[in-house]
Amino acid sequence: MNKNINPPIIPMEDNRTGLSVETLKRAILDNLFYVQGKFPAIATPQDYYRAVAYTVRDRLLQHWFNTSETYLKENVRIVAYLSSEFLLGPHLSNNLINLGINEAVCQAVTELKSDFPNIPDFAEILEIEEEPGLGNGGLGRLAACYMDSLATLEIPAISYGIRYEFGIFDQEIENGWQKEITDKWLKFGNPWEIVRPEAEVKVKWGGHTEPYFDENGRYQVKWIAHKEVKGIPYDTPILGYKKYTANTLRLWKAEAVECLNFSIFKAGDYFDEVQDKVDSENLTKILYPNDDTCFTPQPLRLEQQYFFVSCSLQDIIRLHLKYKGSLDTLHEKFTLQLNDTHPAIAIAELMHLLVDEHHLEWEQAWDITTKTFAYTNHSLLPEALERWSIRLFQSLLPRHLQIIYEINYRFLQEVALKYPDDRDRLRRMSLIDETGDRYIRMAHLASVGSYAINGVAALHTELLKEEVLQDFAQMYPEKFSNKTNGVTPRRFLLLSNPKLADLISQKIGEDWINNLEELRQLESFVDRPDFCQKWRNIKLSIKQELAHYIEQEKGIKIDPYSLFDIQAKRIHEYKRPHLNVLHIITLYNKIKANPDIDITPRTFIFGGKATPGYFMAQLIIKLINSVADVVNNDPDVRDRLKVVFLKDYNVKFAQRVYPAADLSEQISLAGREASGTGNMKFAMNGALTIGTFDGANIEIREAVGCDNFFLFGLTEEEVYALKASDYNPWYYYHQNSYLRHAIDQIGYGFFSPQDPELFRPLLDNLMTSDEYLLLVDYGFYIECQERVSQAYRDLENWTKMSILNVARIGKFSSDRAIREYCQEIWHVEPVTVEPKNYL
Ligand code: 26V
Repeated sequence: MNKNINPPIIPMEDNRTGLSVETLKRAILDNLFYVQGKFPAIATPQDYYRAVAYTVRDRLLQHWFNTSETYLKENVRIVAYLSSEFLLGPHLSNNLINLGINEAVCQAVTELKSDFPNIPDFAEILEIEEEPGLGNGGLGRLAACYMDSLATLEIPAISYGIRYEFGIFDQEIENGWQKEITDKWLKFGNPWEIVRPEAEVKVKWGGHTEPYFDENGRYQVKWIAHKEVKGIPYDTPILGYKKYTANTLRLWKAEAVECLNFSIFKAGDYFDEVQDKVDSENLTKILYPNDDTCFTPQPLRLEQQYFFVSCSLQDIIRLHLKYKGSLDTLHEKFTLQLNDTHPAIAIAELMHLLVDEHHLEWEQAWDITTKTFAYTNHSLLPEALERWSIRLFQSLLPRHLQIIYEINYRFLQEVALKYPDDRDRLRRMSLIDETGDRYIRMAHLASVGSYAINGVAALHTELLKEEVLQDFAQMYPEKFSNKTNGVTPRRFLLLSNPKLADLISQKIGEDWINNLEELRQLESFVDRPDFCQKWRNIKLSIKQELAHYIEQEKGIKIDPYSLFDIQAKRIHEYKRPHLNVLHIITLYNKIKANPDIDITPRTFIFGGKATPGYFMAQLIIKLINSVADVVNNDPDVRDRLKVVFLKDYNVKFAQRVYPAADLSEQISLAGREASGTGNMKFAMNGALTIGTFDGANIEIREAVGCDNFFLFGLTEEEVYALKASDYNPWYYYHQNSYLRHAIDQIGYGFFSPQDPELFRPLLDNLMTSDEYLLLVDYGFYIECQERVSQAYRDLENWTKMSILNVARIGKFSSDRAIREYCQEIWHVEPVTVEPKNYL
C-alpha cells in the first residue's frame, strides 16, 4: 500500500479510557507527559495529582456528553438549580468512588511508584487537591449534596453559579486569634472544569430606559444600558454514584467586553476605559463571606447576583429555543430552583427577557415566570433577609426596578381584592419596604414570583409560615411545603469513613449506598457482641488517627479513649459555641475544687470560621484558644480534659472529623438554626447528639429514638415567651454558683492574664441582653452533659446507641430530600442515560 496516497487511518485506541490497572498506568504517564509537559523524573506531586485527575476526568467525559445529549434531544423536563454558592469539596476521591475505580487507580499509582519512586502515595495524591471553597457553609454545601443526589437519582439537572476566583478565606490561628488568608484555589489550575467560550453571554448594567411603540403600535420599553460584561461558562461534570448520568455544574466568570463603555467612549476616556475593564473582571473575583451581624448591602454582591442570574437565564432560553420549543413552553421544560433569595432577581430578569427582548405580553410572561420558579428559604433571622435599596437598584438595574414596581402594583391589587380595607397588610406584604429608606424585599419578590416555597426542616417551615412569610402563607397556602434537608451518604459515609462503610457493607450488602433506609437492617446487630466490638474498634482507630493528626498539627497529645466532643460549624453567636466553653470551664473548676474527682475524660474539639469583621465571633475563637491554653497546661487536670481548636474548617476537614466524633454538639438557641446539616453528618458516622429543640435536631431525635439522643434546653415557644417577658440574665447568674464562677473568671481575666479586660465585650453582651439565652440554657446543658458523661462510662450501651443512630439515619440522605423535591415541587422524572461512545 502506498502510504503517500492512502494515509493510514490512525487506529483508535479502544482502551484509551480503559479501566484496567495497566491502562490506567499508561494513561497517568501519558497525561503527565502530553498534558502537563512533564516526565516522571522532574514531576512534582502537584503534577502527579493533575495527571491522575485528568486520567479520571477522561473516564467521565463520555458519560457527560451522553447525558447532555440525552437531555437536550429527548426533550425531557430539566431542573435548573440556581445558587450563589457551591461548597463542593475535593472532586478526585468522589469521582473515583462514583466511577468505581478507586482500587484500580490506587493500584496503578502504587505500581508506578516502584518504577518512579518520586510519585507520592495514593493517599497523598488525594490530599493535594485544593478544594473549591465556593461557599460559606450550610447553604453552599447543601447545593453540592443535592447535585450529587440529582445525578445519582438520574434526574435531568443543571446547576448554575459563580466561578469565584477566590473562595471562602483560609483560616490561620495566630496567638489564638483568627487570621484570614486569601484562598487561591486556582493557583495550579482546575483540572475538573472545561471552559466553553463559545457559549458566552453578555450582561448589561446601568443606564436608563426609554419607552417606544413597536411596528404594531404596541407600547414597549427599551433599556439603554451604560455598560456590558461578558459571562464565560466553566463547566464541571457531576457524576452519579455508579451511574452513567453526569450532570453539569456551569459556573460563570466575568470578563470585559472588547469595546467597553460603548455609550460614552471618547479618545480621552482611555483611562476610564481601562478602569471599567478592571471593574468588569473584578465582578467574579471573590466570594463574600456572610456578614453574620446584619445584612450589609454591598453593591458588588448585587452585581454578582444579577450577573450569574442573567447569564444563566439567557443560557436556559438559548437551550430552550434551540432544542425544546417556543418560549410559551419554557415552564414545561424547565423548572428553576432559587437557593435562598440570592438569585431572586431572576424573577425580574426573566420578565425583562420575555417582555423586552422576546416581546411577550406582560400577562403571558408573568404566567410563565410564576410557573417556572420555586424558592427555598434558609434562614429566619431578620438580619439574614436580603433587602436592597431602591437607590442602588435605580443606578444598577433601572429596568428591573420598573418591572418590580409593576409586579408589586399588580400584586397589591390582588391583595386588596382578597383583603379589602387592610392597609396594614398591604404595607407588610409590599415588595417595597417603605418604613424608612426604601428597600426591595427579596424574600417577598421570591414568594410572589414562585409557584412553590419551602423551608428546610419541619420546625423551620412552621416558623416560616407563622412569622417571616405569614401573610404569604395565608394568601397562598398551597405554595408552602417543608423539605427537610439531607446530606449525601456517598461523601459523608462511604468516602469519609471507609472502615465503617466496609463493616456495614459486610453485614448488609452495599444497597445502603443508594438507599440509605437499608441501614435499618443494622438494628438486628445491636445485640451481637462481636459486631459491637468491631464497631467500637473502628471508632477507636479513627480517633487514634485524628489524635495523631492533632499531635502533628498542634503538638497537643490527646487520649483516643477519651470522649471526643466536637463542635464544627461556622462560628456565630446563635450556634452558641461559648455555651460549650462554659461547660468546659465548669468541668475545669470542678477538677480544681476537687483534683481527685472522678470525671469522664473528654477531648473538646472545635472547628469553624468567623466572618471577618464579626468581632464577637472572633472573640469567641480567642476565648476557646485561651481556655485551651489554661486547661491543657494545668497539671491538676492530669490530661482528663483537652481542648483543641482546629484551624480552617472546610469540606476536607469535615470529612476527617465527623467519623471521629463520639458526641456532636448541636446547641443553637431553639428557633434559630433553620435545619443544620452537620447534625446529620455526625449522626451518620455514629456520633450521639447533644442538642436543642431546633432545626432538624428535632427530626433526628424522632428518627433515632429519644433514648439515643441527648436533648436539653428551652423549646421555641419557651424562648418566645421568655423574650416577651422582661428577661434578666442576672437572675440566672445569681441562681447558679458554677455559672457565676465561670462568668466571673472570664470577666476578671483568669483566661487572659495579660489582658484582663479582653473578654469584657463578650460578658457585657451576656449580662446585658444575652440575646441567645445562654444563661437560661446553661443549667439544662450542664445537667445533660452529666448524663452524657455517665452514659459514656457504659461503652457497650454507648456503642448500641451509636449503632442505632446510624441504623435510623436513613431519612437524612439527600436522596430522600431530592426525591421529595422531584415529586412534590419540580415534577421531574428520572431519565436513564445509555452509554454510547462518541469517538
Ligand atoms: C445567616 C445569617 C445569620 C445572621 C445574620 C446574617 C446572616 C446572613 C446569612 C446567613 C446565611 C443564611 C443562609 C444559610 O446558609 N442558611 C443555612 O442553610 C443550611 C441549609 O439549608 C441550614 O442547614 C442552616 O441551618 C442554615 O443556617
